[in-house]
Amino acid sequence: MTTSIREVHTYCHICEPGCGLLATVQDEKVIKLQPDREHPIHQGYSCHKGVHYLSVHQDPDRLDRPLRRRNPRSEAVGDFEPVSWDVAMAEMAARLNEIQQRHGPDALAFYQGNPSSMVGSYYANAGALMRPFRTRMHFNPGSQDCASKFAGSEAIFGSMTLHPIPDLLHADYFLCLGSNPLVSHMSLIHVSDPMEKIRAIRRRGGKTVFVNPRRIESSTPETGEVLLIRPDTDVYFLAGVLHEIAFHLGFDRAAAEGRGSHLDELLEVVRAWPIERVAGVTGLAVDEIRQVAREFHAAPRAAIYMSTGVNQGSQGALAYLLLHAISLLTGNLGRRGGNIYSKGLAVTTGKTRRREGDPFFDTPFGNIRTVGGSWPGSLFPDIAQRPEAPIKALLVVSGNPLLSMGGGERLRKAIEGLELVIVLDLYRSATAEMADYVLPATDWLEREDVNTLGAMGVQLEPFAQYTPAVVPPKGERRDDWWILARLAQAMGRPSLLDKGERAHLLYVEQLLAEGGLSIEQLKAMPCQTARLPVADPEILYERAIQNEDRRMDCFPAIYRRSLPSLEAQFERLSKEAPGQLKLIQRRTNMMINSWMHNLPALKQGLHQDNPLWMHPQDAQARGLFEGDAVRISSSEGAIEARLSLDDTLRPGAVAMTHGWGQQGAPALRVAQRFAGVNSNALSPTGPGSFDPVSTQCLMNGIPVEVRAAA
Ligand SMILES: Nc1nc2c(c(=O)[nH]1)N[C@H]1C(S)=C(S)[C@@H](COP(=O)(O)OP(=O)(O)OC[C@H]3O[C@@H](n4cnc5c(=O)[nH]c(N)nc54)[C@H](O)[C@@H]3O)O[C@H]1N2
Ligand SMILES: Nc1nc2c(c(=O)[nH]1)N[C@H]1C(S)=C(S)[C@@H](COP(=O)(O)OP(=O)(O)OC[C@H]3O[C@@H](n4cnc5c(=O)[nH]c(N)nc54)[C@H](O)[C@@H]3O)O[C@H]1N2
Ligand code: SF4
Ligand SMILES: [Mo]
Repeated sequence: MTTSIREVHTYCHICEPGCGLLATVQDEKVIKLQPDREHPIHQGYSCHKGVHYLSVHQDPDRLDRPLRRRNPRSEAVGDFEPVSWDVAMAEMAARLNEIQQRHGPDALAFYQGNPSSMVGSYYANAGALMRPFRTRMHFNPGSQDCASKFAGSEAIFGSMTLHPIPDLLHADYFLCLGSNPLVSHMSLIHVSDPMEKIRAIRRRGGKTVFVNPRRIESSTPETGEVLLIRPDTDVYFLAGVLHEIAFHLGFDRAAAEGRGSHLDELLEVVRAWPIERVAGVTGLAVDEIRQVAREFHAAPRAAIYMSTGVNQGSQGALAYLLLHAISLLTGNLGRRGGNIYSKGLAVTTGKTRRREGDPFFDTPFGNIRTVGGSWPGSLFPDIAQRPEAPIKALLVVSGNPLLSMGGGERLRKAIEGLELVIVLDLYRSATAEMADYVLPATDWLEREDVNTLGAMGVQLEPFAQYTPAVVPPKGERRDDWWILARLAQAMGRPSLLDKGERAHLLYVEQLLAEGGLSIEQLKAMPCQTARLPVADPEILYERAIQNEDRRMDCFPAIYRRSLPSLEAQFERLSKEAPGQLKLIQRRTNMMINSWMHNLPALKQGLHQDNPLWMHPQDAQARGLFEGDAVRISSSEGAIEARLSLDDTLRPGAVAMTHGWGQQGAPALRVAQRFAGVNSNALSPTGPGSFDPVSTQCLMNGIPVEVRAAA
């Protein structure tokens, strides 16, 4: 018997770095996945999750055929039967058409989850794929993740997708708030092996400072120290730093005004927040904050960055404005070693240019807005159940809203109350368990793709990579784009498929062409990868910023809405009872959001559940011990978890990891055995549960009480 063995260069689609991987294929089966040493950018770097994706690919619990529910959705566990694609399509289309005729197009809601945003050939077509469904009810993890940045950039730079990244390759000083690069590899910046880049800053005589309520794993003698900030107070920290720079250390006003408008309006706001005033609520010493301001100001090239730890607080959008203002006033915005727009294939910020006019409109839940057309996830139960225009059907693509959005019981009831739920996934996830139809998607070893996300200007070292389908899809799995396009067709609507079976690559080719490339050219390159030219940082002002005057808007009008809560929150924090616990979010390196939970290799030792981490001092004050079962309650709900003592936390901050609570996914045998608990049952829902400026849902700094479970 002869066997054939071949190697295929591909890349990981789990998180943003997109690490190069080498797949070994024997007899049309992938038998090995390893870091790709030949990759021009990653050079053999990947984390263990990328390599473990082979177990996702081989997982016997994966979906292989479309499934149709037989029992009522009120029953927690689905009773599913296989059904052909043709029958599923015809039935879903008929029901969707009927629901939209009866209740209007907005009776259908979309939830497009995080993994699809890593798929270039899906994401490039996301708008075209959703348009035929004619609904305006779009939800996605943005409002749990980085809506503060999207709304912020739209106002500040005139484009939702312009996010000047810290130039880690050349910075002498790096200020990193609310991120744990060692564990999560950062977000809205694509960087290979971020820890090595941060260590190199120190090696060349520079400095990194982390701002975090936890002494995170990323902080080592080779990287830098952590300033242990009180949860959800970064906006005051940043205001204090900016105040010090603007009013004490000094800045080049002519240069700043050449590149920023409305500077005086901003300074008027910042004037009220000297370090002496903000230090108390941040829990940091005046001198600690002052030192950051001085060092940032003095550094030849200083870069600044924030991630989910700040985004998910109550004032992430304002924090994002202050962050860029610090960069601007110190001359670091659009400068090598500061914060840069790293043009990849093309400057694409014009495609998400801000629309004219006031984004806010009246609803039964107040005067609110959407961001990029998406609603705040924590308002889903309220919107779904509004009597005058209820949501009746939900279409979920690569998402697990039941676990990833705020709200426990309220959210479950809202989804349960729908007439039709359709889920496209690799797995019968907790959300899929509530569905009428569960549709099997291909994984990224089974589909061809190009990492066009590089066109977002956030790749530290820009590159474009093509991957073929390493092996053909197993069973009846189909690509997500195809499933949506086929469903639109079945509903009698225009469809991407009208342009042919490879229509999803047309727009990808267009993007590549803007960078002088094509799929055919990439195919001929080593690792099918092109290193892209590094753009002059001036491109930020020359081409990327979409404001008419090509300057940063230092105080866009919508930010007026932030000011009352800035004062009110400060008052609240100043008066807070000393023992008040605040829940913060953190990730671990053994899981990725709510998925990859079904891999035995990732459920070892301490990683078999998601505990509540608490500082020993806080535990002692409550008579609690390591391993105790504790009850955690917030204004939204209560859950029980195991207590784990963690002296890396700032006292007063307690932490949990989201994405657990897999009891509701019995088809995932490993995940269910190590189910953990859904920490989002504690995240608030309803009006007031999100930052009105950005729709960012509040997930960090949630007041909680903790006591021994009964
Ligand atoms: N292993 C792993 N990697 C991942 C993911 C995963 O689930 N697992 N998810 C991926 C996704 S979708 C994303 S968006 C990225 C996110 O990447 P990151 O944003 O870097 O995510 P985290 O590692 O959760 O880091 C958030 C940090 O914020 C800190 N924090 C909490 N509250 C506050 C606060 O009030 N102020 C400050 N300054 N800090 C605070 C937490 O202690 C934590 O260290 O990670 C991606 N990579
Ligand atoms: N409390 C709290 N909640 C959070 C966060 C937090 O820090 N704290 N973080 C938030 C963040 S940053 C994010 S990004 C969201 C993530 O929220 P979601 O995107 O809703 O959830 P994921 O856990 O990423 O689940 C993605 C689903 O997609 C499936 N999947 C994976 N690959 C594919 C594919 O190729 N095709 C299809 N069809 N399905 C696929 C997986 O099996 C999984 O069921 O969670 C948010 N929720
Ligand atoms: S860092 Fe992210 S992209 Fe790279 S291998 Fe790990 S999970 Fe995959
Ligand atoms: Mo995310």
